Amino acid sequence: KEKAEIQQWFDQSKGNREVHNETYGAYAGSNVIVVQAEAFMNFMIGKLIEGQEITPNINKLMQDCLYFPNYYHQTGQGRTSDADFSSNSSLHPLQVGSVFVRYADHTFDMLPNILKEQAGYRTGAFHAYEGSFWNRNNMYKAMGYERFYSKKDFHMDEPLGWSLGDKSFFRQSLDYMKQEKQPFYSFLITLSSHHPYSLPKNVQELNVGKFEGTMFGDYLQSIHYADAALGELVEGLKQDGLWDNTIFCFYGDHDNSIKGKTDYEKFLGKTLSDLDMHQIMNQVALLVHVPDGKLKGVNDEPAGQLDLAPSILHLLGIPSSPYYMMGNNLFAGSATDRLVVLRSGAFTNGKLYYIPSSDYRYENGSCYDLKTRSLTSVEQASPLHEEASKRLRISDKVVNYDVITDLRKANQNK
Ligand code: GP9
Repeated sequence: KEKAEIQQWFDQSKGNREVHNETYGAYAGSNVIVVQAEAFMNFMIGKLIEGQEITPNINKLMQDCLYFPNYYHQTGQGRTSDADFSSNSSLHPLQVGSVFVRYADHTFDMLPNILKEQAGYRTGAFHAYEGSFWNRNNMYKAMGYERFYSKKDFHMDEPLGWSLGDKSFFRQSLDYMKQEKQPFYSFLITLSSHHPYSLPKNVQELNVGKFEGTMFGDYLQSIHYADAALGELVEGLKQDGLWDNTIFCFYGDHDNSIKGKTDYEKFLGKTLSDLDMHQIMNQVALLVHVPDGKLKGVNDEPAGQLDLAPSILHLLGIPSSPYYMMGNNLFAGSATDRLVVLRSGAFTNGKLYYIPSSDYRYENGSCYDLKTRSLTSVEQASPLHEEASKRLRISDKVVNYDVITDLRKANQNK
């Protein structure tokens, strides 16, 4: 009975994901490079501090990209590994622990596997840290990566923070990608903007003014460095002739763990409501550049990490309906529903925004009207609430009980 309920949910929702409109397959055969950036949030994108741009390279890139400011991370305790899991599987991470650590042996429909099997892509994951961290060595094999370039594959010519600086990491990753047979799918995970964000003085280029000597100031410094590294990567991709035949995606993995409201209020120069703070702590921005640069501008519809895999499949013209994916297709157009559910149970459809009482950062379960940004009755959101809880429940069952193979078999025998 439970399997039937799960199957029914996927059957009913797949039409929202697989939409054959003008962008479907528009970039078939392109390489795909996804950069998942450590603790990269949306609130400081495009902002100035003491007259300096914090993210000058992203600001420039934005002119040729589609920018989703309302792109939410959907992570739980598995942090970076959860962002990676959700972005590639289009399922929710667990409430407790990391799927990478707990269930690397379970079956999921993962983007690298799909691209390899359905379209002959070469697949590689890149992260200049110990391969065993978050059980990546095992999980990446299961996800279908042919190569995992971990710390041992990089020259430590720019030691920074936990490991190698993002600038050298990108430079060396690009050297590997250049040698790869095309088309390829590359998933790159940065590290230099990791908590507690204290970069050596010679790398600190921003004058953070009143934030000097604070963790928030250090965070801005490390974001400025990560932005510069991203700029170099994009330049390198252009010089090496990869930029124009690659779908390039960039997003942040999760928040920066700096929870006090005062820093954000000081930085943004205004008082922040619980809604503002919740959005700040959960929005991690997505930028997508397509080979002909035709998709650009700001798309402020709600979106989240679960949406990445089905949206990439859409641009490549690979059907997503055979797969057990739960996210939205960001290129489906406005005809389809857009509900983004966070691991805490918070959710938004772009009109209402619900924050559950269980969300550890905020005390009261509350529902906001996004137009007026004021509180509205929680009852209004109850059908959405039901659907959001159902999605989390279904995802948990799929992840915990490893049912994808069984469901697929049962489906084939129908
Ligand atoms: C380490 C990096 C950090 O490999 O992914 O993970 P986090 O601590 O942010 O989850």
